[in-house]
Amino acid sequence: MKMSFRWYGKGNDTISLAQIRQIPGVEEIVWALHEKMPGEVWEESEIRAVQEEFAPYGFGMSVVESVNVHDDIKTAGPDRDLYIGNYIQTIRNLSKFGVKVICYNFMPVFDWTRTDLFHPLPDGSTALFYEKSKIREDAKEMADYILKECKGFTMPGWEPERLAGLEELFEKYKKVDKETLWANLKYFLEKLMPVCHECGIKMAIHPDDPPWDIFGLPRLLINEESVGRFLKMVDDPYNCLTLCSGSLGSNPKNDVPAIVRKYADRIAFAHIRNVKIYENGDFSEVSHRDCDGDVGILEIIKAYHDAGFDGYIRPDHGRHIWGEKCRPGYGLYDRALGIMYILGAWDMLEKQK
Ligand code: CS2
Ligand code: MN
Repeated sequence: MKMSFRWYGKGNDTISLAQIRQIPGVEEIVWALHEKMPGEVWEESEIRAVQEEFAPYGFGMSVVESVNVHDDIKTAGPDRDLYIGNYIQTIRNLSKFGVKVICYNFMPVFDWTRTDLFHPLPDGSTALFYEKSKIREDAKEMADYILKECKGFTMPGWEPERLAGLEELFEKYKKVDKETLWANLKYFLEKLMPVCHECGIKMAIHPDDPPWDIFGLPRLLINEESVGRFLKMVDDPYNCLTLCSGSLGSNPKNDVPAIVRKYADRIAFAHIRNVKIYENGDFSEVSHRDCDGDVGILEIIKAYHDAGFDGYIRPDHGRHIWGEKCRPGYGLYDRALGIMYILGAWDMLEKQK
């Protein structure tokens, strides 16, 4: 298992590479060119600049999160082949710099959705929170809220440029039901697979968050069955998962440790996040400690260990603690604590081997 840490880049993150360097065990920075809009080619010169930035710290750049997928690909719009061509060019360019895994998602319109980005927890910290009754009927209102809270940062999946055309976007998705979305995903991946083999890059889809339909938009990767369908649909060792314990785990019916055990050989990238679920279906993100939430963090770590997992792993969102002012879910302190928890459990399992 190779430990990594997501970083949004200079000027777009409150954390520095020098700080990350002091977290024990971090080998890789999970990165992206956040200023790029979906559909644009990532140029070699831009990727090289990232490589040069990481080099003094000894960090690898094997995992990109995310190369976002243009809506024309998701909706089979008129320019889908053009954008698939651009995606392929980006894969080729990334492969020249040692990238091994591309994380992406196939969620319509929005990336992850929460109703409160800084919800107070009993311990005095704050965390991302999802309150079912607050899911604004009106997606526009939701988008305005997220944009207001995230002033000064680019929030992947919530780019102001895209959200400005929200109505049009929703219009595009009108004709896209769940089966159509599955078919569009298959079309995309089948075009990519030969290039992925050639370049040694795995495509690792991130499950939908939350794992159910919202705003009348279909969502695909929501449970064990749909994960199984996805892997079979394009049955290729380069068609992989970013297994996010917090995304799948916010539905209490999902047995995340069992999903990890079942599909371990197709997990290229592991996101470790804990979630506390309330009886009415609301959920809060919490610390990585097993007993603070409901997803079974220790069982999940054990499942990876039993499978001899040698892919990339990172703590996913953390709480905002010790007064840290940071991007929602992506502070330094709680994610660093998360890493120590994961490594603590892992090292103990290694000792007992
Ligand atoms: C991430 C996702 O912050 C998060 O919740 O896990 O936004 C993830 O980066 C994307 O869905 C992957 O494309
Ligand atoms: Mn995740």
